[in-house]
Amino acid sequence: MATIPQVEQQTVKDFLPLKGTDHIEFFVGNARQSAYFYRMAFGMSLIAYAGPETGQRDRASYVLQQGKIRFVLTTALRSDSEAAQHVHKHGDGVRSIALWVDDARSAWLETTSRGARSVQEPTEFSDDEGRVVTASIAAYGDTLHTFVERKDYTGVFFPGYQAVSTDPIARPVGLLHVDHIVGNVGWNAMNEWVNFYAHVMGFSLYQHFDDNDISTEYSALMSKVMANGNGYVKFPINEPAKGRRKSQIEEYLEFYGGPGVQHMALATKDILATVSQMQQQGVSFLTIPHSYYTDLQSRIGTIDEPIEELERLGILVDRDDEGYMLQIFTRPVEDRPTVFYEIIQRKGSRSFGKGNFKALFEAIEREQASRGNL
Ligand code: TYF
Ligand code: FE
Repeated sequence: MATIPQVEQQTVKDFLPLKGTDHIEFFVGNARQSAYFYRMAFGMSLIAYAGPETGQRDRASYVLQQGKIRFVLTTALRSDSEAAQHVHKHGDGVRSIALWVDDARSAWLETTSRGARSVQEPTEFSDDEGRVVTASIAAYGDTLHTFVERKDYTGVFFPGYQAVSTDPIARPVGLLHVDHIVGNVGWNAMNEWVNFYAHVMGFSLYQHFDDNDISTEYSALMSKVMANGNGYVKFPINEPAKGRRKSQIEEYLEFYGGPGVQHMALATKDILATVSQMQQQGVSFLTIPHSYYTDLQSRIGTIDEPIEELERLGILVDRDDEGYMLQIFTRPVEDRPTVFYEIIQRKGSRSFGKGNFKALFEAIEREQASRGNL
């Protein structure tokens, strides 16, 4: 029997090893009030604070946590600051998707040497609980990626922040971790950003949706999902496409004033419980027509959750060869039709809900029409 030559398995070293999403920093108009919303409605707990009382003169930041999800809400205290300008242009939105690394200097060197624009060189911050190193590079629009190295730090969040021990306002809903964070980029810019994530960050193409998956009668968009080496970090990138009416991505770009984060998908182990509690706490979700649920059983087969419950809450279901997943989308969480959230529960499936695109995009388009933007 002839020997079959062994194909050399080349294991290319991951030049940007990521341990996950460290936090998401938002620039907002009023961080104290936004924090109240995320604590009360999303059930996040206030764990740390920095502001004038802690020696930070120009801004105030509230650190909120639920499971491994960490949001930092930052507001400017004066009009001539970076945060104020960001809010002036974009409204409340994501400034930085911070990525957890073991070596922030190396992450910065590896990415800037491959063409990333540096926004902040590696910088060390320390207090009596140790040391954190951060560095930032530019991503789409005014969005950054900040590399956070905290292996020599034992504090709650970051040097200079005051820990908050208990939060009497937070009403946790079972949110566990960030599943994916979606960016909307400009016309024909999807592949440019796909290349950025591939060449500069070492990500690879995870999933790809074409016109047939996506188009409804009217709206149009293209989307590719990029993932890092270990799959902990997944970034779908959307671009608008010409449809019969204004694409939802175009509406976002118009109101956000350019590219930026469109939605963050937060994972739960019990979507029925999480979503009913969020609804009780005032979070508003997109509504799905009854017809979606009459077809559901034949489309996805048997599932653990009662279909009447899914319908009552407006939860969508999709299946692939590995299992199924459940997802639901909030309405935009602010007055500008920009940032929204997805709540997701995966039961084996790696899908992003391709089978739901039509129902979902039609629901988004009804909202767009109600705002006069379709
Ligand atoms: O992240 C995703 O790909 C899914 C589907 O504007 C999706 O959540 C794609 C585009 C969009 C809204 C949801
Ligand atoms: Fe999503």
